[in-house]
Amino acid sequence: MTKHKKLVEFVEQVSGMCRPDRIHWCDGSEQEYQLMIRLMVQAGTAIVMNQSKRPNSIFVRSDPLDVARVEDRTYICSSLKEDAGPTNNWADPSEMKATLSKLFDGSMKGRTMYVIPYSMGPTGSPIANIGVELTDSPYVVANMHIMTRVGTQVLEVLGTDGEFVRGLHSVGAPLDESGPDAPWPCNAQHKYICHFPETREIWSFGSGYGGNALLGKKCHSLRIASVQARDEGWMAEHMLILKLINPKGLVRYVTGAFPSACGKTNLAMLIPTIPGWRVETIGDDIAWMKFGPDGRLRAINPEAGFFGVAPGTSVLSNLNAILAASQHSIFTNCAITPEGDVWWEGMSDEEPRELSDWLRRPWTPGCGRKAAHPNARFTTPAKQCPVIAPEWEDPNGVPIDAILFGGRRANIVPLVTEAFDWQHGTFLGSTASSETTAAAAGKVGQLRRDPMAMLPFCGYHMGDYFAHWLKMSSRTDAVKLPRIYYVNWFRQDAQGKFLWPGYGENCRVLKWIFERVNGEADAIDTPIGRLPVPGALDLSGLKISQQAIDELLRVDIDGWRAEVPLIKQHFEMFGDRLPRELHSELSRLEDRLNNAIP
Ligand code: GTP
Ligand code: SPV
Ligand code: MN
Repeated sequence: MTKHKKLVEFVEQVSGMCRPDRIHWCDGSEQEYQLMIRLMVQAGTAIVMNQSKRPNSIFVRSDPLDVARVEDRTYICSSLKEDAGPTNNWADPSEMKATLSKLFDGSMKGRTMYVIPYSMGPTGSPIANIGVELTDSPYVVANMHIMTRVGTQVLEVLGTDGEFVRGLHSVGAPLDESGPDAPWPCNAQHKYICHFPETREIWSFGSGYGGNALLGKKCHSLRIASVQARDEGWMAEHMLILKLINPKGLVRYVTGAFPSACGKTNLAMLIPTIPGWRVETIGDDIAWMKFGPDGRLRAINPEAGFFGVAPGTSVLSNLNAILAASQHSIFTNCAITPEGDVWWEGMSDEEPRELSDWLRRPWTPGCGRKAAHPNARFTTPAKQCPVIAPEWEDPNGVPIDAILFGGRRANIVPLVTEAFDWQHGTFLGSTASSETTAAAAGKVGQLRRDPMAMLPFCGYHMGDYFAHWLKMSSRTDAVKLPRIYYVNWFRQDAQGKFLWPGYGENCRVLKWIFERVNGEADAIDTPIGRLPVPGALDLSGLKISQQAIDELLRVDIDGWRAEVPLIKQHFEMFGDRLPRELHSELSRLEDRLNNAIP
């Protein structure tokens, strides 16, 4: 328990409204984790997996109507609509609280309310940020145990008057009259994921899945933290962090912002195919970056675990993720084998002879259905990753040499482009676009602008966010700023096949970037930025046709000319909050394209 008056008041207020049967203060212990598992097994939420195949792991299937983040039900409730900007749903804070208070009224009846004190970033470190999530879901408690640092030590750091982000979460399914509990209680008809950036509060109702419910992740570490970061002069970004080591042992750190399900986890733990090169992991989803006393931009991973996309993960595509998830993990919306092990599409070439699928139905090869949901996920402690960097919890963060932007683009966007400078790099990030994926509810494969991969995660006006990016560069000398790159692993040929092998082979692009940072690799200026000169990309040992390489590195002048009006249209949305520097970057791009010979 705690002597923190405001925390006690918060818990009393919420329990008065939600009226749970019991309150459980989480201590973060292993016994507590095991208790959550027992409760989930009793409720039919989870199955304990085969101990000899997946020690200490559980298999969970959600309600089919609760499988991903719900962007159309996500709100930024700032006092002024203008401050949420054109890319967010907005609601007036007091009106939204009135609406939600009715829904939360009695919503935890028959359930336990868990009080989860958690730290984003190593507990007690100066860069960490504390939150308290109140939830009625044991699944959320178990996941938060893995994804964040939970427990009594967090209360100690909070003391009697420390600041914390207030998180309130209910699956919205009280247990009074409606008989036995559902295996995955939720309230599919009334989902609300609401953020009150000015008072640092999160109210989430109706969903128990991923970023909707694990409030430390997207809600706190991106939507609330991005506002904090703007106010305090740092950055909260949807980025992986990796450590790249060359054969001589020289180290460079790289972050990468790709939209959801576009390759962050894979890149963060890739196994380079070029002999002598190594990658170690710092983080796979979120980076908090501040300038250090040395003038370098330093990044920390605020999370303690990975909530990774399962489908497509195999010993060939991402061995380190497979090894990390070999024990003490939670598998959600995958399929289960008769032996009690997990399976998903892309895990092995050979499909198991029979399975129970994510919808609890029998599944056999060729039945025409996917065994796992495309947004099936594993929850795994970061420390179980075989290539986790020894410094991954360093409170000083790691100095960033390069920042990547990217996304899924079937055409036009080359394999890699280097920005001319920070301002041009900010422009590249602000125009980033990608096909939508199963990580969010809605249509898959729709091309949309997703600036800095933050479209669903920026807690304020995106025009101001661009201005914040530009302003960050004035906090240090230009030579100390990370270089900025735009990458695209997803360019396709006329038959719709990926031209680039991706995964471990992405190290070839990382190597060029490493050498660019060192001043050792050559580039050619093009209208869209700098590209590798022929021969600068190390392709030794890679079986790929010259034709494919030419296409991957081709600057499609006509294609880019057609992009310009689309970027203009995208920018128009931000009105006078779009920094003039980005307008001028766009006209410079247009001029360069007009002067180019196709
Ligand atoms: P979130 O956790 O949703 O933020 O996703 P993420 O960005 O971490 O994406 P992740 O690394 O989990 O990859 C998502 C999907 O893209 C998986 O199915 C991968 O197999 C696939 N993928 C990842 N890297 C590559 C690549 O280099 N090439 C191709 N073709 N596919 C890739
Ligand atoms: C994403 O969608 O970008 C994720 C998964 O990382 S979730 O935690 O559900 O947001
Ligand atoms: Mn993500």
